[in-house]
Amino acid sequence: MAIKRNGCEGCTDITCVSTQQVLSQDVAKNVKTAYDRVKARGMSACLFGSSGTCCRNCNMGPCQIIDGVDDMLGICGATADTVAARNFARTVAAGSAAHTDHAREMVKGFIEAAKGEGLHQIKDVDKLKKLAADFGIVTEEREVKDIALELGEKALAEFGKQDDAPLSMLKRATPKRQALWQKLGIAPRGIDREVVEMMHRTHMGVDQEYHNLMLQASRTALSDGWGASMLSTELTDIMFGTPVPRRAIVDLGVLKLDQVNITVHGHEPLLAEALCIAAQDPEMLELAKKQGAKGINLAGVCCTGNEILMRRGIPVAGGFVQQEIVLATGAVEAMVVDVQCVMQSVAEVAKNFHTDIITTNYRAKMPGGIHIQFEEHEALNSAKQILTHAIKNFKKRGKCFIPKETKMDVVVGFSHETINTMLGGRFRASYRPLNDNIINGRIRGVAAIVGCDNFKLADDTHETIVRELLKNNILVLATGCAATSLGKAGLLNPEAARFCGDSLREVCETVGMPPVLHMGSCVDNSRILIAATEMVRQGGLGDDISDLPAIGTAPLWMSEKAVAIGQYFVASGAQVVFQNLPISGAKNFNKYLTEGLMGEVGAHWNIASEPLEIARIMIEKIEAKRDALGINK
Ligand code: CUV
Ligand code: SF4
Repeated sequence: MAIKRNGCEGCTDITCVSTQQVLSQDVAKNVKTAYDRVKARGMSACLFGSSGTCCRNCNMGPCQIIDGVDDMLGICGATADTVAARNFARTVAAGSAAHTDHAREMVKGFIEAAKGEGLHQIKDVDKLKKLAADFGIVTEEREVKDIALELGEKALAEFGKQDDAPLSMLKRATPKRQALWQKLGIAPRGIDREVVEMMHRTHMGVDQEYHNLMLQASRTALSDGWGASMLSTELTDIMFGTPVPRRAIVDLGVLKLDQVNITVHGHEPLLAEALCIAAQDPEMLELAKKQGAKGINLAGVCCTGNEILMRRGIPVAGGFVQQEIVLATGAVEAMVVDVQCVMQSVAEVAKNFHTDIITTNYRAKMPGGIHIQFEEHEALNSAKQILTHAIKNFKKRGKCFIPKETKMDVVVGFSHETINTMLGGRFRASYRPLNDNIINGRIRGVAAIVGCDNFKLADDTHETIVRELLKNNILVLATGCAATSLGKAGLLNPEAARFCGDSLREVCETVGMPPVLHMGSCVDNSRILIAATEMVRQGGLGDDISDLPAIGTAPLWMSEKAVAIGQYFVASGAQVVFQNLPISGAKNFNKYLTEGLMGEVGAHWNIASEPLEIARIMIEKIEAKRDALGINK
């Protein structure tokens, strides 16, 4: 049920119980949040911007284009289709760039670990060897650290590669998909290069043909999915351990009254891992005691939260839309942030309390924030410095409110390796049992629900969609803030099997797994690519991802990264359903994205705004694939 918050007549309806509770307390009465700003805006969004036909790519403009009206072309003659395609492509480039820069940091951290410098080690040697093999590295009779060092250097070289050979990890795709990418000329070559070429081709007066622009948009997105993101996930697993199922808790109730609460918000797990290690340091615990706290309570926000949740079982306090609410409790000593999805308003919210916003990455500073640079080569020291600062704030904590009842048990940690062994057993690890259950119809298909949350639609949108999918016996994979919100809704634990249709419930109960599998952060969507490819390889479900009864959605997408992810799913053959893409003002381009791409890559974008409509499309598409496979009896 939606409520209005205290003293704020016009606020957006909020359905999230913990958010409601915090915002209706006295402690939060002066806090302004995005919910307030959405309401206060008072004007609707610019029509040209929303429909994709505003161009600012040169100083003859800005030009606002109206499709089909001769006098409303760009000054340069650019049509609505060209402008919308360029804008869309730039969104993909920006999203890919974010994952790429994140991945680069992980590779550099990995190289330090390989050299035995810094805080981290090589934890998953099996996985190291598998990845090394993809890079053509000899692994027999070699020291782990030599393999790791060579892998790290070769991985780093993928970013700046200038020859035209495809990225090393594309080999992991099905043979059919690799051949298709070659035929279309969209197999990515260098990770950085694809973003640069995309920016070049969308510069004024370069590529003015939307099909051709989209080829490069696909190549850019693929360099993210099968390049940057996959590298990041794999190397992070090798360093910090491949996730295995574990119990944890999510939601604002994970904050603790008698401990120093430090929230970690952002994306790169190097920082978060270092903080986790430093928070166990006796020196830090001693300092916390001296300040009168019983301990140090780390909690995650957004994707960094998902990273440490998956690998360490550290609780997650909230997703993207709750970042301000976490602070509005007044119970947080510091919010430590690095890059991506950090709203500038957190510094303003923090001003109401003793809370400090600590920025840690030179790329991302904020007025009102305190900057303590996190140095990977002295990670422990940096982490301790950050913690010390936070701990010293504990004494300054004033009135606060932690909604006690709102925390939810979850089971997380479903890497694609875990799914393998969970279904096939440790000695017969395989996706075959999953395929068999799909073929016999007990599981109708697989849906990935990924990406952000957003103030535009109700914050129970993910839940509404997923409940509908489960009722229809569709297994759900989740990442990112979508996964967090499903966790809060109680759908990430095995008991949630009761919400499934009979046959899916039976499968979940037999295996003891939740019907929604938390696969990690946004970069971990690359795990879904691998899992889908593995399903194809096991046989019985066609010979490419585009044959699988599988579909993805990012219903509450907010970040440009989500569009990059959507595009690499589509270019890999998986359909996606998004809510309101900014392409409606360009007729042909719109039709191409939502229909035409099918003829080229075997998948296309779908757009729907209502949660149940999104679910309906997903179910229909899955059933259509089953029909095509001839497994619908
Ligand atoms: Ni990277 S991109 S709001 S944290 S999922 Fe969350 Fe995920 Fe979107 Fe950001
Ligand atoms: Fe206008 Fe063309 Fe310049 Fe864009 S590139 S702002 S459409 S003149």
